[in-house]
Amino acid sequence: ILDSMRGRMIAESNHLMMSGIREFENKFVNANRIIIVACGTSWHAGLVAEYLIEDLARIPVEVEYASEFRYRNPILNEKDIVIAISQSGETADTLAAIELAKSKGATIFGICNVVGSSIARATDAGAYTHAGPEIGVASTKAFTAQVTVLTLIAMIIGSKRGTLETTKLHELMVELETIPSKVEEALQLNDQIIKIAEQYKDVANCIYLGRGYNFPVALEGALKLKEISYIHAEGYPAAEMKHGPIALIDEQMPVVVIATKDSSYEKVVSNVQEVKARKGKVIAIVTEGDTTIPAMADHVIEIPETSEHLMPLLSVIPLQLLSYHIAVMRGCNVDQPRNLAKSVTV
Ligand code: F1P
Repeated sequence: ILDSMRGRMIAESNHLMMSGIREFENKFVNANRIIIVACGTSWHAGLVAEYLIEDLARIPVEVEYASEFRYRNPILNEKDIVIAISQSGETADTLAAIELAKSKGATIFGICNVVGSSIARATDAGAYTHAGPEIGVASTKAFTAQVTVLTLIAMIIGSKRGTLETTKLHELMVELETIPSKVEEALQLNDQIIKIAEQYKDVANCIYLGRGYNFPVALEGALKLKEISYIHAEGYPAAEMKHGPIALIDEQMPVVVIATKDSSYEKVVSNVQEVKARKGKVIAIVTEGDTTIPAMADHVIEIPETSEHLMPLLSVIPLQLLSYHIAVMRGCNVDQPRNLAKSVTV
């Protein structure tokens, strides 16, 4: 997994991805609504896209589990675009969701990693992520590659629709170019994360919290821990904690909080205080140089600063590493977790 994570080549495939998006540009610009269908990690990438597309391109977005959407009777028409996201391109639920959406007249744009896969062939247009093969069953670099394509879509459409100012577009493009080196920096956290993993490898449960762009990352962090270490983990929007999950917090409960400096930072500070008041153990992912949350947290993992729009590309990495090391320490097979298939084709 570590080798494949180091192999992320976000910038490398930009050119190919852009050509797929460009061909489909007018459809996106004139879309009434975008519906994203996917499963698992790909669904989490879709949730990040909901924030990106609504923020930058001002098109309403719905993100649906393909496994549920395929059995509904959804209301769709020709002005809707369905984005289907799949690492393998073979997930049966996503394929069935595409067929359903097509039958209702929607146009389908695919984001797949595997060239020539069934989903890629079933779509009207699309972009390959070219992230290279996922060595393990659990998606890791596929997530960052999918989010990168979705970021480009949101930027291109936003700029065409006039909802994203040229200066902001330029700023984001410049920042996007810095992401591969910041990913490398985040991977240097490995040794520090091993030490944290040693302390938490035997826990029974774990909670992940995040707000805004980091909320889907909290879900993804929890999924990675479940998938490869078999520890029960749940991700929540941090503000949702007070509506129920807070009852779970005591001195036994590790709470991973993604608390990077962004527009919801002050509110996340309050959430960390709420967890500490109940003696929960806080593992905080913070922006380099932050001092407020480190003063409250039990463990601090600093990641490089970036725009909040791009933060999921960095904030997910320590969570992937944490799951990986916990799983290895528990003797789990991280490449082939029990009960999981690389492509869920039934
Ligand atoms: C979806 C998915 C993965 C997960 C596991 C099972 O696959 O849920 O996210 O890690 O491999 O399948 P895909 O449609 O993105 O290939």
